[in-house]
This record gives sequence, structure tokens and C-alpha cells, in this order.
Amino acid sequence: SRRERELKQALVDDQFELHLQSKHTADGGLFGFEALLRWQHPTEGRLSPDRFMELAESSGLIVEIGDWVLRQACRYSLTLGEAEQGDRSALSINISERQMAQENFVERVLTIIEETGADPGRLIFEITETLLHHDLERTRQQMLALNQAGIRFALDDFGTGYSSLAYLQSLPLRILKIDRSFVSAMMTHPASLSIVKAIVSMAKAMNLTLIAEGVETQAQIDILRDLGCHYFQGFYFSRPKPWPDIIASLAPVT
Ligand code: G
Ligand code: G
Ligand code: NA
Ligand code: MN
Repeated sequence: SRRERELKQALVDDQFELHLQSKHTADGGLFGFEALLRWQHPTEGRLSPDRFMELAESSGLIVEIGDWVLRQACRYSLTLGEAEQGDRSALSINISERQMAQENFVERVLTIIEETGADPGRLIFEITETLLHHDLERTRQQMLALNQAGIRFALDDFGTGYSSLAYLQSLPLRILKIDRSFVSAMMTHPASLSIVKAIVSMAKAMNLTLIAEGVETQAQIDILRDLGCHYFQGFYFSRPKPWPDIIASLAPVT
């Protein structure tokens, strides 16, 4: 299709960009960033992943795009690590099911990390529950291998899938991200608040770090913090921003 040719060309012409959205403690302290892909389309302007990710997946181009994302994220991670200490410089990357389905996914990741010289201890891979519906044992082995190398894993959009608690327990997960649909609905829908409470107590029982996504108001932060949520990401603190804006916001190197 025309779109597919454009997407291929986007790789050749370097039309992709990574925007970064910061994560925070309740009082605004920095807790790293999430990398979010954008396509600077030559005639349509800046496109979000919901406009091209499905095609990237179905065409298989996600593999090359994913390599580009990881390489760029590794470069950014080096700069973040020079400016900020510890998890203030952590960088999360979204990894799709199709990417992890590659036979040589682990090797590709380790190669890019080695080539760029990035510190894997500063990288977090965000995966979704759908990944865990197929070939769980293989996914688990990949996660273990990457975790061994220092990469941490977060389960993204948590609450929207159908994860069995038994198998969550068997994975090297460190972080749960509460899906933003619950965060926005919990103020007005008691059922959503109940789900948030259940997620928080499960995360506590499993000793996982909890991040709430899509936080837009102080009232949401107050409720989530009181329940025991550790970190917050959303427009309340910052929108995803292009790299030059991120650089400008970092602690000055002394
Ligand atoms: O940035 P935005 O909220 O529009 O992202 C929409 C969706 O696209 C999210 O589900 C996000 O996880 C996904 N996404 C964003 N960047 C990447 C990326 O670099 N790789 C993959 N696989 N998914 C991404
Ligand atoms: O699926 P994933 O969680 O990776 O999706 C992240 C998406 O959520 C990005 O497209 C990002 O732009 C969007 N996002 C981040 N913070 C907020 C927020 O506070 N409100 C809304 N509506 N969207 C947000
Ligand atoms: Na994500
Ligand atoms: Mn999410």
C-alpha cells in the first residue's frame, strides 16, 4: 500500500522522532521518562502511533522501527545519565508483541546496547498484557535474559487485559502502570476506584512499583498517593516533549 511505502521511506529519510514524557513523585520530583514515538510525515505533519502503529505491526516494519527507537533511546539515555542521578535518568521504551516475537529479539537488543554504550540499568521496557497471552514461557525466558543484563520491565496499561495473577508472579516484573482509563474514571465511577484499589493492593503484595498514567489533576494525585501509588505520569506534570525541550529541563551539568 501507499502508506506502507511511506512508512518504509520514513525510516530511510529519518522522519521518526522520540518525544519524552517525564514521570514524577507526588510532590513533583523527577522519576525518569517514557519515550513515545512520533512520525514527522512530509505532508500530514506530526503523526501519533495510533495513526501508523497497526500498519507497522502488520507489515513487520515494527521490527526496524523498534530498532530505531531503541538505538535513539540508548543515545538519549547516555545524555540523561550524565545530567541526572539514578532513576531520575531512567528511560522507558514501549515494546510491542510483534517485536518480542522475533526469534533474535534479545540478541538485537543487547547488540544495540553494546553499540551505543548505553547503561542497561537505566532502561525500562514497557510491555502489555496481550504479550502474555501467547507463548508465555518464551516471553518469560526473554525477560529473564534481558533482566539479567540489567533491563527492568514494566507492565503497561494494567487493568485492561486479563492477566492471571499466577503468571504475573512468575515474571521478572518491577513496575505496574495503572491504565489511564481507570485514573480518569475513578473520580466519578466507584467501580473504577475499586479496580484501582485492587491493583494497588495487588502491586503491594507482589512488591511492585506503581505508576499511575494519564494523571491530569491534583485531586487524582491526592487519591492515588493516599492509596499507596508511588509515581505519576500525565499532562498534570508534563506532556510528551521533543528532545531539545527535555535537554533544556535537565539539571545543569557542573
Ligand atoms: O504517544 P501516544 O499516547 O499517542 O501513544 C499511543 C500508543 O503508542 C501507546 O500505546 C504507546 O504505548 C504506543 N507507542 C508509543 N511509542 C511507541 C514505540 O516507540 N514503540 C511501540 N511499540 N509502541 C509505542
Ligand atoms: O499506552 P501508553 O501508556 O504507552 O500510552 C501513552 C499515551 O498516553 C501517549 O500517547 C501519551 O501522549 C498519552 N498521555 C500521557 N499522559 C496523558 C494524560 O495525562 N492524558 C491523556 N489523555 N493522555 C496522556
Ligand atoms: Na507505555
Ligand atoms: Mn500505558
